[in-house]
Amino acid sequence: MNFIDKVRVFLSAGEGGDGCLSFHREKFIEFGGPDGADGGKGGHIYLEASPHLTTLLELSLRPHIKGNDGENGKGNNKVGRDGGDIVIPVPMGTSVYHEGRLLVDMSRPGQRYLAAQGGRGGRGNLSFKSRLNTAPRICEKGAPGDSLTLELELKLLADVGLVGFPNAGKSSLLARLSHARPKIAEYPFTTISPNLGVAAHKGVSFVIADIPGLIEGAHRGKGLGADFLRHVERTRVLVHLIDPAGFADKNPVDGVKVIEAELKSFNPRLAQKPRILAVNKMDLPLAHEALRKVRARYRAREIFPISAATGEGLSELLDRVILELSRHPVPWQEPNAPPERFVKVEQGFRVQRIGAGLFELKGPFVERAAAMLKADLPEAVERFQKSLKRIGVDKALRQAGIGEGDMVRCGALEFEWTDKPYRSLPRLRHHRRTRIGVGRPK
Ligand SMILES: Nc1nc2c(ncn2[C@@H]2O[C@H](COP(=O)(O)OP(=O)(O)OP(=O)(O)O)[C@@H](O)[C@H]2O)c(=O)[nH]1
Ligand SMILES: [Mg+2]
Repeated sequence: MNFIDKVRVFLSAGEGGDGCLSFHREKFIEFGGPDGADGGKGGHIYLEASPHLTTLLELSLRPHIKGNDGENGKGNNKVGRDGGDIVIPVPMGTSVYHEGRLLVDMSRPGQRYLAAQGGRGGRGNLSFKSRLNTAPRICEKGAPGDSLTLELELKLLADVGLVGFPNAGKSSLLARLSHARPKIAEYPFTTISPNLGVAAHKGVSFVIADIPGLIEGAHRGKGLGADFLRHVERTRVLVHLIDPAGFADKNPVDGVKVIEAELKSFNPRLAQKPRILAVNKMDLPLAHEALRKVRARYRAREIFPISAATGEGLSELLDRVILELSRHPVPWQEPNAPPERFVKVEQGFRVQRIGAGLFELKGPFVERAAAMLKADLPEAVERFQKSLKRIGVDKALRQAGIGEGDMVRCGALEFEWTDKPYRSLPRLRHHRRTRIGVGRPK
């Protein structure tokens, strides 16, 4: 199975239900008054950090997620039901990006992030009732939900990272210390994607990551290892395994420097992490010579002789690992902002001429207002026009050089500009295309 650690998900939160236009009807009661209720809210889409997941595989198989729509409002004051929220579990350690910008790190179990907000329900005519207008013939369509693409990236949250040349015995060590069963073989580049395992020593448990072997130039993309170095970026301790046979033309002593330089080139922070040096394969005769040379070269550092095959020296190594872990606790995380986001929709907009006699009106507020417009209701059209005028759309369109008969596109709605009094104008041209003047009423 491939280790999937980056996926793109397409979210569209639920649409709000439409508001209803209705008047109370009962025998012997005339002018029963408006009783069209509001539509239900569209369901939100949340991400939730789950300790039970370790990959983004499931999401990568089903990356399109559609929220639940709210129900339409009905007559007799029956409010539409809200669309239920959807919660998508993601593994802990998932970073969430939108257009390359980091939105949130999902690091605490149960942490929730509101990724796509459902649209609000449209208002029914009951809620438009006022002293001046006791029989409003107006209602709104439900607002569309947020629709966006997110990139999710999983960095394994391991405590200990195993690094070293290919064939040094990293996977063997992981297998020895945990229940993980990575592939092990006598040739280099056996491991092609990271493996994780949970190890325990003297009552302390920790997660070990085994990544593909590093080679010289890895930080520039050579070999496989650099793709995965970011998985050890968040570990707290690195164990650098030395193969007593060296690798390629590098003897074990020079090899240490090569690996250290690769770590540093990839990210200087990696070189600041505590790094424990261990010479592996001590069950082989040639290892003793290698150990002596490494020790001679790195006098100031403690070198651990171990054998992943026989288990020799592992207890001492792990003593050191848990000591370093206790010295480098998990960094304190900023508490997360409350899950609900700021709900206000920005009123900013932009008009642009996009063709001969064709203008485009863009902006979250105007697009939402257009999507919620019931274009067949003159009162709704009038209200839409007033709100555009209030925020200065008319003025901006005039400045952009709009003239009688030009078209304005806003989301899926297209309307025709006119300076004539608007009350008499609304008339459907064809589907979702309506003639609405946004000009000043005379
Ligand atoms: N004699 C001996 N052989 C070992 C020891 N540890 C690992 N090996 C052998 O070394 C070879 C490589 O082991 P792996 O665990 O696959 O090495 P790796 O570092 O994961 O290698 P890559 O995944 O290619 O980077 C295998 O043939 C292992 O059996 C050890 O302590 N003693
Ligand atoms: Mg391996």
